[in-house]
Amino acid sequence: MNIRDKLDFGGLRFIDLIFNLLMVMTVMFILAFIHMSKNDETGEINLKESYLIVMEWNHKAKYDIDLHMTTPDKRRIFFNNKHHTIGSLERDDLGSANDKADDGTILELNREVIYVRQFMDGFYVINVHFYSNASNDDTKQDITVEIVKLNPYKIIFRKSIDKELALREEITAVSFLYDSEKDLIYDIDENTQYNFIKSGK
Ligand SMILES: [Ca+2]
Ligand SMILES: [Ca+2]
Repeated sequence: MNIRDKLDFGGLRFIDLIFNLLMVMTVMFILAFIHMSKNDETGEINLKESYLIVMEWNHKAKYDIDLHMTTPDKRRIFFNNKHHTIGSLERDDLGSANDKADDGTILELNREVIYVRQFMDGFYVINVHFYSNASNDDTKQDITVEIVKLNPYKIIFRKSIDKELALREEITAVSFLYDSEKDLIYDIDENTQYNFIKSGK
């Protein structure tokens, strides 16, 4: 008697049916996803109106710096509230604390990125905050902030913050307005300071 004979035949047919249905659904999902994410003519992934806000600091530094962005609906994207309708903070980089992979590989990288799939109309402020420095590391900060448009690729704004922030200090890197009809970032202001972070929360 083989294994099929040992199993309840009705149950086996049911499992076959479910398995086949799952296969069909998986293939349909993959086809739909490919269709949705590609431009039919160029084959490129359609990231029109998508942007990245990229903040980096000295990759050798151990301390934790945070990226914050306020949105026109009076909300804020940051480590404690990563997700918003318009986009998400991809990772809270803690400095050196979470740069070690499970196999011991160390990725010496200090970068936080907010992926904006589509801005809403209105006013945005991007702040950088020196959150914690448990090991009293005095490595130079070398903070940079970029706004990058993904398709077509273009660096809209880039700034090196030449100031060394004190612990718990925040600084406005840039504020701007966005017009969705024109897909345009305008009135870029890197001088006016807006403070809205209280103890990093
Ligand atoms: Ca951080
Ligand atoms: Ca890091």
